[in-house]
Amino acid sequence: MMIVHGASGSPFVRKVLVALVIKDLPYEQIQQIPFTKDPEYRKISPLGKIPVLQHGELTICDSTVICEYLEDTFTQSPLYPTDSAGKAQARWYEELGGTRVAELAAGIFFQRFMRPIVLKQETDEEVVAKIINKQLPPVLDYLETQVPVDGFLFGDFMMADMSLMSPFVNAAYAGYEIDADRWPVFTDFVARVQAHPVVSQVLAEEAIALGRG
Ligand SMILES: N[C@@H](CCC(=O)N[C@@H](CS)C(=O)NCC(=O)O)C(=O)O
Repeated sequence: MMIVHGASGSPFVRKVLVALVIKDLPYEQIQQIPFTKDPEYRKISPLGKIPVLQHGELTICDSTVICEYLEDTFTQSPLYPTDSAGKAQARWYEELGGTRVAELAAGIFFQRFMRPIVLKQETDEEVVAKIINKQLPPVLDYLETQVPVDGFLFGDFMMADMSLMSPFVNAAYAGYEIDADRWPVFTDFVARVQAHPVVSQVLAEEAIALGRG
């Protein structure tokens, strides 16, 4: 059985769990926290990041690399388009979701969730306001033009949809809601991705693991 190392609640771990369920692959999840200095974990994740996938003797770091491995190895229920233009677009959306979008969502999550609840520090509302009012809007303006009014980016639900949506789950945990008047298409898209049966199942299990269920 495959093993996923990574704590529930990570936008990157969430992607991998959805990919495994879509492909109907059994797995075991180890609730590994990020930022660990544990030398044993560093042996399989030299950057200390989550997730890591173990499949037999093989160890793979990085959610995108893991999902591409799953796609190449298990061909049922595709996670990526097969034509070169679609593949390139899908990679770009996954990259954007895993970099700038994830970084901004993590900024809100860190300030409003990690600092007060875990680190017992005050939220820096100036940092939060800068993200919400200055840094996120241009990203959301772009996403509003990219996602479809109905359905998913490439027809069937795929990792690109998941990657653009996943960071907003974390922002929502920290009380952030996308302004539906300003970005109606993207707001509906996020709700549609969250309502996908596999995504909603993974989110429900995540809520239980986080004690929010
Ligand atoms: N590109 C990586 C990013 C993974 C990542 O940044 N995970 C966060 C947790 S959500 C982490 O482990 N952070 C710890 C660190 O940056 O040292 C992926 O897609 O898996």
